[in-house]
Amino acid sequence: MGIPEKIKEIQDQIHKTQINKATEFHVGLLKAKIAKLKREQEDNLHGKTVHTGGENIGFDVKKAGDATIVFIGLPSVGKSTLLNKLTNAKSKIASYHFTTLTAIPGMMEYRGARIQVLDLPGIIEGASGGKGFGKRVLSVARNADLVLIVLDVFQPHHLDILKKELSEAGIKVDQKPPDVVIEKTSTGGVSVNAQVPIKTSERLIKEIARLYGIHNGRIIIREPNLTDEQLLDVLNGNRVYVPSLAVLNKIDLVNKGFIQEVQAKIGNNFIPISADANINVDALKEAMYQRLDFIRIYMRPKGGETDYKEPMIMKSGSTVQDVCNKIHRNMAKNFRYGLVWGKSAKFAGQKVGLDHKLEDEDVLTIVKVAGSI
Ligand SMILES: Nc1nc2c(ncn2[C@@H]2O[C@H](COP(=O)(O)OP(=O)(O)OP(=O)(O)O)[C@@H](O)[C@H]2O)c(=O)[nH]1
Ligand SMILES: [Mg+2]
Repeated sequence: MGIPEKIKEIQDQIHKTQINKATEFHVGLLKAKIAKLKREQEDNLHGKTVHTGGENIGFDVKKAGDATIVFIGLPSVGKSTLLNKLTNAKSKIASYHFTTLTAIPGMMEYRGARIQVLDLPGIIEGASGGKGFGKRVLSVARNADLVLIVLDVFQPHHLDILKKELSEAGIKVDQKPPDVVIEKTSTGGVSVNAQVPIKTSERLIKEIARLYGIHNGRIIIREPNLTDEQLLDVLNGNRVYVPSLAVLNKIDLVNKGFIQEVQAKIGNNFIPISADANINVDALKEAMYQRLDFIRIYMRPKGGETDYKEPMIMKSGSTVQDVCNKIHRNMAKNFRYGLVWGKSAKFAGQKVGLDHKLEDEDVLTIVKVAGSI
């Protein structure tokens, strides 16, 4: 029996089981088995690519600019129309499904940041399981700094479908990695050290760990209300945690009342726009910029004037090393020390090393080894 058949068989078993306190353990374990099989399926797929060198997963796009945003949406919701509005790209637009067949990059310049925007083919329900271009599209989304979920005003319920497909592909949007640490030991069996209240029974956690080949070790849980799914995410590894932003497109076709109805259905966590009629597109640009959570670093040459005009645009959490790497690939190698003024500095002009974490609007001087470029 192949992996898909095994998954199907377990799914059928779950469907047949009435979920209650008595069956919780059994069902929890079955779900873990499915997660593990899906992981194996993923591994096989990646493994194949490496060996044959052909059949690329994802599309060939090089990351560029200060951050990368990808568009995820069903076909014909207006992704390409939006890309063309936001950037100088000319992605093909048409009223039929699957107009876009590959990743189309554009560059959006906003507040001094260069933001790469990637238009992608539409995905459909079942994408993460391999339907349509699904797997390739989703594998591009793995590397994004922000996923922009594009919805059609008449199909707002697609939000749930898209989030589910992303999640199934290991892309967790708007979540933090769960605070769970697994320390493997060589003897002593598995112990669970929950430092916060948890819902899952210790027995089930231990059994799931065993399923994943952990026979000895400590599972330290500091994530409040850890769900089974989060635990499986930790055990499976290879999960990415990406922020998202949702837009509701084509609002030129409806009135205000209609949008309020949509809000009642899916909440108001989206930006209503019309890519075609250029409604709210500027507000969207600002929201994208804010959601990327950039910090600006002003560079001051040693003994010179600070450049306040063109800051380095960095991701929040960036270190001096990240700045060096962005300036020049040899910069970190020739680094002697840095001097920092601003929020991250204990005092003005603090001397720092490569691992110093910077804050928004810090001023930074990099002092290099004498004679290096
Ligand atoms: N009324 C209206 N139509 C729009 C809007 N945005 C896009 N469209 C139309 O919707 C259709 C699909 O637009 P595309 O931009 O090709 O959609 P897509 O999401 O890229 O589609 P695929 O590449 O097939 O996934 C076209 O006929 C567009 O003109 C909008 O804001 N309002
Ligand atoms: Mg398109």
